[in-house]
Amino acid sequence: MRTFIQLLFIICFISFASCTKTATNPNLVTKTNTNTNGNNTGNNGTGSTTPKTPDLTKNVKNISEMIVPDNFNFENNRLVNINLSLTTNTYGASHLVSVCDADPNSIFSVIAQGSIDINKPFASKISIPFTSNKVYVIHKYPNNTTNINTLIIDANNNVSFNYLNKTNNDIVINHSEIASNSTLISSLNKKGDDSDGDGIVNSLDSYPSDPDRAFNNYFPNDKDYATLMYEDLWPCKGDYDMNDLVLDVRHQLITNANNQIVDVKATYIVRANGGNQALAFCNVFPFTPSTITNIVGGTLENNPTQSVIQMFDNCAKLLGGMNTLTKLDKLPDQTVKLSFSLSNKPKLSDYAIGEYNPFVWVNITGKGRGYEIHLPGHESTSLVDTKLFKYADDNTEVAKNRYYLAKNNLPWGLMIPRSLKYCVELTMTDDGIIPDITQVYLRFAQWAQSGGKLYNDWYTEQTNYRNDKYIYNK
Ligand SMILES: [Ca+2]
Ligand SMILES: [Ca+2]
Ligand SMILES: [Ca+2]
Repeated sequence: MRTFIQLLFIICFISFASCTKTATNPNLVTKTNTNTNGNNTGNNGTGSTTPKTPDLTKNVKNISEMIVPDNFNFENNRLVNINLSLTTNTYGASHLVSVCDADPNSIFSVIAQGSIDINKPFASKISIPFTSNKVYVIHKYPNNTTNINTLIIDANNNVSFNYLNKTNNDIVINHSEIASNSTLISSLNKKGDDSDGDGIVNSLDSYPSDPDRAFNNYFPNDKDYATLMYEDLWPCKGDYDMNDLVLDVRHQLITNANNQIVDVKATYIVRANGGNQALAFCNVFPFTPSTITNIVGGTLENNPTQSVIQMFDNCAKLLGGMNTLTKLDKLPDQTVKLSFSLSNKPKLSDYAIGEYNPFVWVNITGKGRGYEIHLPGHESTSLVDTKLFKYADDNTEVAKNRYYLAKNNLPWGLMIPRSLKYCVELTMTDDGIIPDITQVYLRFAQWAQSGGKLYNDWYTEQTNYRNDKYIYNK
């Protein structure tokens, strides 16, 4: 009973600390630019005041002090174009290339994978953290001979490599020395069997008995998860503890021997629900809706132009309560697995392997499907309530391709390319300040205020990067 009262008190406190309910509904209140939290940074993005210059040498007291450059989208990753070509035709069968994460903590975590031969280069668009400036490419011959090359991402986010003109490589493992042994040469020259006849020998084929499938591609990679975290009071700003919904994500694209996408799979692990509104979770996939078949674990919205798939409609119900209060028992994570197939088998090179456009919408009476909250810089769907754009704290401008950034340039969502520990419910400190993400992730403010130039590793585990006092650690 005591625990219940504590919970009730904290919920009331969260509601009080945020926007009032009427102010979040533009149909009830005359449109106004009033800052509902009373916090004013002096830089409201209207151009009427001279923006202050942030002090990048130190952290802020809380998020209201932050001065973020216009249109900084809080991206921790960028898209990188991979183009690999092979100019030898050894063995008359396809070779395998695997593009792997160069993060030293997860060496050889696969991101993209596919077949390559003399007539068929390998191309893909992958999402790589700004903390990495290189990828590893593992090249396997049909007899399993392996080369591993470290390739630098250039200033235009391209990685190009030709296996004949090795100009940009640094061979880590080279089998040329064992190839000089004549006993080994005869065994190396024998290519392996191809049981399903798809042109990919068994040892290189992840689906050796399935002629329609051969390779796996992943975001963020085959071993890690990315984290999505949302604030749920849009278009009003929230308390920036970034824990109203926290979930891990991994996407998988299964391709065939011709590097065409056959299936899409996703794993979403819901870890925290820290708000008091029911949140639904959806993702907008870049594929043509009419080509999506065999959906399991989600529902495709009726929309002829956008592939919006909803995974669940109420995170609190799914999780069984909140998971941000250390006084309460930890609720187990809930995993939602989505899969679907693509009837037109598009080319892998035409689609980024990424987080796509995940969003939440507020599933309560008085709000609903139109209250969709995306990551900054990510387009809304056709079902958004456009009256909410520029209402209260929002400063979305569709014509300028500016989405889900507040008037002070702050976001309502973040994507971090690794599974990240989230904040507990934060309560007021002795000096009257309610801590937010800037007091938990101590380099977050400097990263954002520098427009991403400083501390692009703000989410990694390093000395003085995180205040564990405010981390949910159960
Ligand atoms: Ca095969
Ligand atoms: Ca196969
Ligand atoms: Ca919050």
